[in-house]
Formats: sequence, structure tokens, C-alpha cells
Amino acid sequence: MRFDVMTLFPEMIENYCSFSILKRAVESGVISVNTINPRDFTLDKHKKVDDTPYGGGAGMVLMAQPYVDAYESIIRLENSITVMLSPQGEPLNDSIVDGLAKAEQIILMCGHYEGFDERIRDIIKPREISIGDFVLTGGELPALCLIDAVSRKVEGTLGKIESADEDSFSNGLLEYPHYTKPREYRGLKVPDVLLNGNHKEIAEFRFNMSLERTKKKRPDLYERYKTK
Ligand code: 4G1
Repeated sequence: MRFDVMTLFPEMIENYCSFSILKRAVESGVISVNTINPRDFTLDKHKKVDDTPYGGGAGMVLMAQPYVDAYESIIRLENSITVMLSPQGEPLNDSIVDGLAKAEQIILMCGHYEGFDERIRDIIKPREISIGDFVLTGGELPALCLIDAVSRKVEGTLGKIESADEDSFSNGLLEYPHYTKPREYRGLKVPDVLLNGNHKEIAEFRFNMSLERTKKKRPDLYERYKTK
């Protein structure tokens, strides 16, 4: 999987991807993360990427020319998808992530300031995806969320231990409670069933806890689980 990230702040992307599981995936060649800075495609001596909005109002708008030229400089692989991270996008979820993980290349467009000159959308026609309804200063964190979520679906990214198939959302439910050593902490004991070595009983306990907490904490997910 190749990620090409269009951003004015490439270090934000590079830094996150140089830790832990993503770092290992990059080093083993399972994924690659490349950045393209629209500022490198400006034509004026001040390297201006933003300007004031026509019609007036607060804030700055990303100019079309540096962004479109930067986009057109990216070498496209056969099975490539372009995604703009945007509050106007479809809400990201695990099934979208599964779909994206089938691509060979994902080109990600991060906004800044008030957002993109609309002609960037008109010309590039990206798929638009949002990570949620809140205000951010830029699209880099959303891009990193997507890179992180997609990468862990790519064969070879997770080790045996972190393996994806026992995760929350592989079955549409929240996770059961986890415990590690010691057996007792501040008077709170690990449930006995987890210590008895009966794997069938343990699986049953965990499944019931998953169901129960999903029903309580995320009734929307619980309803979807029941009806699918
Ligand atoms: C209006 C949140 C504006 C934000 C309404 C989730 C948010 C990209 C995302 C904004 C962004 C709401 C996202 C807002 C995002 C240009 C640069 C857009 C930052 C920007 C609810 C600022 N998922 N936000 N505008 O946050 O890029 O993907």
C-alpha cells in the first residue's frame, strides 16, 4: 500500500508514521508513506498557498494552482483512489476502511485554514471522507487516522500478537474487558473465570461482556449487530 499525502506540514505525517507498528510496516516495505507539499508548487517568490476569500469573510482559502499542480505531479498507480479529508465527507467507519485497504495507492488531500478553493474539488473530484463532527485546524490528523486504520488491514502490518481478527468491529461489537498482572490491584480482582483455564467458558464470558457493554454504551452498534 502506497500513501501519497498532500500537506503543507509533511513533518506531521512523517513523524507519526515513524513510531511503533507503522514504523515497522514502513521499514518492512508493506506500506510506504510519501508526502507532497503544495508549497513546492507555488509560482511566486513568497511561496503563497492561501489567499483571502472572494465575497469577503474571515480566514484564508487554499489556492487552486499550487494544490492542483502538486496533485498532477503525483505518479498514479493502477489501482489508486484519491481522498479529500473534509468535514463534508462521508463519516469514516470500518467498512470504508476495509474498502480502501484494497487499493494499491491512496492519495490523501489535507486542508488548512478555512479549506479548499472549490475548484480543487471540481478538477480533482476526490472522494470526501470525514472523521467526525468537530472543528480542527487541519486535515493532517484525519489523514493519519485513515492511514493508521487502513495500514493495519494490510497483510503483513500486524504481527501475530496484534492480529486483526479478534478486534472490536471485526464482529461489530465493542471489546470485552481486558486484564493483566497482578491478579489483584487495590482490592480489585480479575474475574475468576479468566484464571480457570476453561477456554470455552472464557470465550462465553468475553462474548457476553462484549454484548452487554455494546448494548449499554453503544446502543446504535448493538441494534446493527442484532439486525445483521
Ligand atoms: C465546519 C473535522 C468546519 C475537521 C464544520 C473532521 C468542521 C477532515 C476534517 C469544520 C476536518 C465542521 C475532519 C472544520 C477538517 C479545512 C482545514 C477544514 C481544517 C478543517 C464540523 C476546518 N475529517 N477541518 N474546518 O473543522 O479538515 O476530515
